[in-house]
Amino acid sequence: MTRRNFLNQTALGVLTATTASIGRSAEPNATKGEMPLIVSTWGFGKAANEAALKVLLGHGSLLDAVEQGIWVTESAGDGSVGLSGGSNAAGVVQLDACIMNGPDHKAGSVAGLEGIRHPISAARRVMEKTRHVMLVGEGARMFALEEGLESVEVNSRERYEQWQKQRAAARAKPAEKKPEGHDTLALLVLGADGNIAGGCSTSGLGGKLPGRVGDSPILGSGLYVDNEVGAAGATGLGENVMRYCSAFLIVEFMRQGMAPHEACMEAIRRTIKAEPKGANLSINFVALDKKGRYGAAGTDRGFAYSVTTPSSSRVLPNPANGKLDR
Ligand code: SD4
Repeated sequence: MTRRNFLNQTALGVLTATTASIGRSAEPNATKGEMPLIVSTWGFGKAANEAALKVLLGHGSLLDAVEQGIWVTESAGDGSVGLSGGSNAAGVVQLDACIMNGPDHKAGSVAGLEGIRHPISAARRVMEKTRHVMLVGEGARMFALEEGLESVEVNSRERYEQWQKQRAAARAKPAEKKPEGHDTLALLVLGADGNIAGGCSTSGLGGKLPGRVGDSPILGSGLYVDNEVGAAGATGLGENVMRYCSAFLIVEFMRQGMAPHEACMEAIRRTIKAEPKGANLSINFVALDKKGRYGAAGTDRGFAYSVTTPSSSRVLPNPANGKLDR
């Protein structure tokens, strides 16, 4: 599915026969797992996971692992996450990102950020260097520039045209070389010491209204970390995630005893129950818990997720496929 197709199907609300009858399904990863553990959205998350693992194995911090893992996807230039991603209705790429640290429950977030190569780093600096949690738009950009983060000049006509050409070339890549038509990396890390952190970065919904902010930089929606329980992240149509605080909900379900996979499924059940019958919600989640268990579930058939430990790094299919009646 191309990115455009995906967006058309979600944003224009093409209806499919999704019903509320998601069965309680077998949990793929029931036992205590290997640590460190890194779980992220989509197949393109695998390279980010592997970069994050390398940081951890080199005794880097959890936050360094999250940030440097996400850098890989943000700079891949593949027409997805980061500055090569889809532009808004005015032709401008506006990026959203957040980061959350389990041990001190701190977080940082940026939204509507223009022309900064690594929005995840801007989010981390907001967390570590300000007394705030979230900066948006021009304020976020000024802060990122003051922090010396790499910027890409897209405002001069010459640079803008050059940038557009680069982006068009990225989009013209053969389908098999492109990411799965999505634009969000949510990456969760469980360290060998049992601490948890996570980050999320996106170019957001293509064709969005200028200034539109999705779920990805909203703590509790696109990402949530609770060091006592676990973490969850989201990808898909942000409007359908934000209205249900899905990442927070998944973590709370895990607190009540659900395994990560079941918690993701339960968040989907909850949402489907409240939404018009047959709507294609495009909500997809990944989660991990303190015991080293992981899971995922999504309403998008093509959703996949990446799981990396020191002994393996894999892209796994959407476990909800076949359990969602469409
Ligand atoms: C958003 N959730 O801005 C993001 C888009 C996304 O794969 O996840 N696309 O709504």
